[in-house]
Order: sequence, then C-alpha cells, then structure tokens
Amino acid sequence: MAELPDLPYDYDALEPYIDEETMKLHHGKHHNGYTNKYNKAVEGTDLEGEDPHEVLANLDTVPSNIRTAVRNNGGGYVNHALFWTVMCPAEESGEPGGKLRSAINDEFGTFDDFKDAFSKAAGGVFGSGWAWLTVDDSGSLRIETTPNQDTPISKGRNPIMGLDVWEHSYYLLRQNRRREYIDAWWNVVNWEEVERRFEEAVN
Ligand code: MN3
Repeated sequence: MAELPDLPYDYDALEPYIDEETMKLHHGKHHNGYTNKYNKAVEGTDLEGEDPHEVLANLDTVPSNIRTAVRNNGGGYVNHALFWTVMCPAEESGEPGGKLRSAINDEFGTFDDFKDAFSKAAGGVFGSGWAWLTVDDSGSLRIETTPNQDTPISKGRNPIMGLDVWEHSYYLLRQNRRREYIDAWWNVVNWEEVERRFEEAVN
C-alpha cells in the first residue's frame, strides 16, 4: 500500500518560484489521486503489502491485468514522493557540494553545464513527463527523461533528483511557459537531499 506523505515544508514555502495554490493542488489532488488509485489497483493482491518502490522496480512481474494501473499510478506515487523531498525553500537551496559536485563535474564539465543539459532535457520532454538525475549500475550519473508517470526505478536506475514537467506543475502560475518554470525551479532544489541520495546510491 502507498501512503500520501506530508510535504516536508508548508505549501507556500517555495514561493515565489512555485506558488502555494499549485502546491496544494499538486500534492492534495494529483499525488493523492495517484496514491488512492494505486492502492485500489493492488488491493486484495499479493502486492498489497509490498513497498511500492519494490513493486515498480519489478514491474515486469506485476500481473498483466493491473500492470498499467500500477505503472501509471504507482509511478505517479513514487515520483511525487521523491519530488517533494528534492525541493526546499530557496534560502536553504544553494549548490551541490562534496562527492556529488565532483561527480557532476566529472560527468558534465561544470555545474552550469550540468544545469544547461538538465534544463534542455526537461524542456524537451514531449507532452507530460519527467526529467531525472539518476545513478546507474556502475555508479555513474545520467540525465534521463521518462514519459507520463514512468519511473527510472523500473529501468533499474536510482533516481536522486527529479523534475515534474507535467503542465499541472506550472500552468496556474506560468501557463504554457515551461522553460520559465524550469529556470525558477533551480532556486528551490534541495541539494542536501540530492547529495544524501547520491551518497546512498554509490555506497
Ligand atoms: Mn505531478
């Protein structure tokens, strides 16, 4: 079963970059909806007692009659659960440090080069989906995108940062200006949490 997590900050904590009204709808309606629909899909099956992350990591073994519902709603559940934790109020954001900073420089050149590449990937998602910073089997960083609510977990990746580029993430405040939302989002990335996830992934 999945349980809707509380936000680790107030709904207005990401203002002015992400507005309170969007956060209320995104968490209380969208994430809550994925959570409830996922639970309904797995109710009464062997998957009911499993951690949704484990279920999504083994999507191929999910019974075919509920696989699409698990993929879409379970993906929506785990993706948003990560998304809230990799954001924080702008005054706590800053820049990545430590091993993550070194890994970013090794893989992408500079922090600015990395931001450009990630923003470009996020801006290029056709329709609804996500951009991710993931760690692969060999411990290397990758920028990836997924359509809809597909999660990199189902591809054997370990997502350490994700950006939701569904229109529901930004339309109220910014209408169709996705790039403006992406540029604003960098101000509220919780680098401490992304670093923590990175170190957990490579250890
Ligand atoms: Mn969303």
